[in-house]
Amino acid sequence: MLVDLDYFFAQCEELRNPSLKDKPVVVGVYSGRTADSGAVSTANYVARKFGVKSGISLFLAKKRLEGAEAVFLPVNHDFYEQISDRVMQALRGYADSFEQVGIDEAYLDVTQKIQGSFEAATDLAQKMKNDVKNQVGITFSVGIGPNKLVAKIASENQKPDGLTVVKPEEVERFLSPLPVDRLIGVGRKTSAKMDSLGIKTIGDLANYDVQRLMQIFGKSLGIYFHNAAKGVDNEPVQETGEAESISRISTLKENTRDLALILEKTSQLIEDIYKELVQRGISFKQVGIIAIMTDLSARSRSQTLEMPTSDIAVLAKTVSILFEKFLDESELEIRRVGVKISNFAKEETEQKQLTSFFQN
Ligand code: TTP
Ligand code: MG
Repeated sequence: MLVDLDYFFAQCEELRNPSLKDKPVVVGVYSGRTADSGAVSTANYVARKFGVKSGISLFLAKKRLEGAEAVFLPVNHDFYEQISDRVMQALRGYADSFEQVGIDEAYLDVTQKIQGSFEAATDLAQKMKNDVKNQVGITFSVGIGPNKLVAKIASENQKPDGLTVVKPEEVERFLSPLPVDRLIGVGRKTSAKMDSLGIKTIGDLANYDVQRLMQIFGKSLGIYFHNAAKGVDNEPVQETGEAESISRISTLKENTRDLALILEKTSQLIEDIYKELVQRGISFKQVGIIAIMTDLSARSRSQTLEMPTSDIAVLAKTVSILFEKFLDESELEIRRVGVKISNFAKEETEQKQLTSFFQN
């Protein structure tokens, strides 16, 4: 799922001042040179009807809203961040793994929660919308799809307060008629180039010869455009905070597929990781394993825990389960093994989360 909060900065302003709701609301950055110089950050949907949107000048926005009793407000980032934190905190609980992207957007991998059923995913999204509306007072639009790329485009399909579901068998029909610049990575220059090649829709791009795309845009971009147009995307939902991790990797005594030999090595790595963990006074919520195979290819697997922990036994157990599963799925012998923990929580952030939970 991709969740995108509706007209976010302006909705935050409505939240603390509900009397704004029926009026055009424009939130902008005032440059200070003259009273009206600066740019629109966002506007509520009432103001959008007058052609006001992100990026236009405040001067133009004022002109378009002349006589409409519009309200102009300066951005108050700290306040929006507080609201964003509360929404994200609530959303996190609905996901197997959760990736916040910017202040008003997040990806939720819910595959396990909904056991692969798109009907269950729809119910989950509806419940999530109701809960967040009741608890925080904020609405958002959700796109549900078989991967991040489709979910993101689906989320833009219906706004505000939208919910769009695209099942795997519907992907082609959904994407095909959309303008090609709806794909991430197709900006103004690229879409002009594509237009000159006769590619106007995502469907046109999907049917375009991939070899020619590679000649025109370079190999990796050409392949990306081809796959994206077909709705193919394998990017995992990356737990927020994953950039911060502790990992250790080491070479095995011999190339092997023997779980006992592997765990003997990883237990040393785990002890080492645990020392650093205790020193830093943190707990972790995600455990990963790394395997370098005899052909030197690297593989990884990870598991998100129910709640943050600093228990070395939980770490060892999870690593053992992950390797057991991994050996089941792969055939090559392993040469090097690694262990990684991530998605950290510090004691004080846990407390902060608890208090904000009770305030809801
Ligand atoms: P968006 O999600 O792009 O826009 P939005 O939430 O205002 O509206 P929508 O209902 O279409 O999702 O951006 C999120 C916030 O980021 C937005 O509220 C304000 C800020 N922003 C800017 O400051 N400048 C910009 O040019 C854009 C696009 C957004
Ligand atoms: Mg938004």
